[in-house]
Amino acid sequence: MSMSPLIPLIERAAAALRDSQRLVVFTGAGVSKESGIPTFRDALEGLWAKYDPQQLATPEAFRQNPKLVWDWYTFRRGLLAGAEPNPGHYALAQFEDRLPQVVVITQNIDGFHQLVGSSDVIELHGNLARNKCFANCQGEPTLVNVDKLAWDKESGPPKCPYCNTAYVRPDVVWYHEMLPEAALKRAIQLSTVADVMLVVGTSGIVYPANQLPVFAKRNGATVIDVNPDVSQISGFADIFIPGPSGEILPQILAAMDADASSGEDV
Ligand code: BJW
Ligand code: ZN
Repeated sequence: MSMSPLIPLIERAAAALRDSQRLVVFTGAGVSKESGIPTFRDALEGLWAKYDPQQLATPEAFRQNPKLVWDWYTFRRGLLAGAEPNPGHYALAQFEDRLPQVVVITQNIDGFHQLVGSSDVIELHGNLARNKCFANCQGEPTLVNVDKLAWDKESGPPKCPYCNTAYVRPDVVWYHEMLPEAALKRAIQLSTVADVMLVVGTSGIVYPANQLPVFAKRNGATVIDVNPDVSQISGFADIFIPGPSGEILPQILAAMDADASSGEDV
C-alpha cells in the first residue's frame, strides 16, 4: 500500500477509539454508498431523475399522489434487494469485539448494520422493509404485511386491511414527521454520555438527527467524522478523515489492532 496522507488521521482516530468506553457510531446514507445505494442528495437516475427526493419523502406528497410515492419506494426496494453491505458496515460491526459498549445510531432505512451483526442499532428514520397504515388506525405504528395482501399493484399502494380506508405506506420517517419517540430519546441520551462519537457518511443537514453530534461534542466526546466531502459535522469534529467509509473504517480497525499489540501490556 502506498503512503497515504490520511495515515496520521487514521492513527489518531484509532487511538481515541481504542480507549473508548462508550462509543456511539452515527451513520447516514454515505456508509451505504459503496454498496451501490445512492445517497439521499444524489440526483436520482433514470426514470426518477426529474423528481426531487425532498419533495417525494413527505406526507403531503403521499396524500397528493400516493401511487407516485409508493412506486418510488418500490423502485428503491428493488435497488436494495440487489445490494449488499460493504466493508464499512463490516468494520463497524467488528468494533463490538474490541470495545465494551458500541451503539450504532443510523438514519438509514436499509437494515445493513443489523444484517452484518451490529447488535445494538437505533433506527431514527424507520426501515424500508416495513409498511404501516397511513392513518395508524390501530395505534402508532400500525404495521401491515403487504405480502399477505392481494391488490392491483399497478394502481399504487394497497388499502390498510384494518381500516380499509387509509393507504399503506412505508414505515419510514418523512419530512415534517416526528421521529420514533423512544428511539430518539435513547439516541439523545447515549450521545450525551458518549466518550467518542464516530460520525460516518452523513451530510448533517437533517434535523433533529443532526443535533446528536452537537450534543456529544458539547459534553466532551471526541467527535470523528468520516466523509469524502466536508459535511456540517466536519467543521467541529476533532478528527475529520476525508475519505470513503468502505476504505477508511477497515483501516481504522486495523490501526486499532496494531496499536493494541504494540507493547502497552508488556
Ligand atoms: C460518503 C460516501 C462514502 C458519499 N463514504 N460518506 C429548516 C431548518 C431546519 C430544519 C428544518 C427546516 N425546514 C424543515 C426542517 C425540519 C426537517 C429538516 O431537517 N429539513 C432539512 C432538509 C433542513 N426535518 C424534519 O422534518 C424531521 N422532523 C421534524 O423536524 O419533526 C418536527 C416537525 C414536525 C412538523 C413540522 C415540522 C417539523 C424529519 C426528518 C426525516 C428525514 N427523512 C429522510 C427520508 C427517510 C425515508 C427515505 O429515505 O425515503 O431521511 S430525508 C433523508 O435525509 C433521509 C436521511 O436519513 C436523511 C439524512 O440524510 P443523510 O443520511 O445525511 O444523507 P445525505 O444524502 O444528505 O448525505 C450523504 C453523505 O454521505 C454526504 O455528506 C456525502 O458526502 C457522504 N458520502 N459517499 C462516506 N463513500
Ligand atoms: Zn388502517
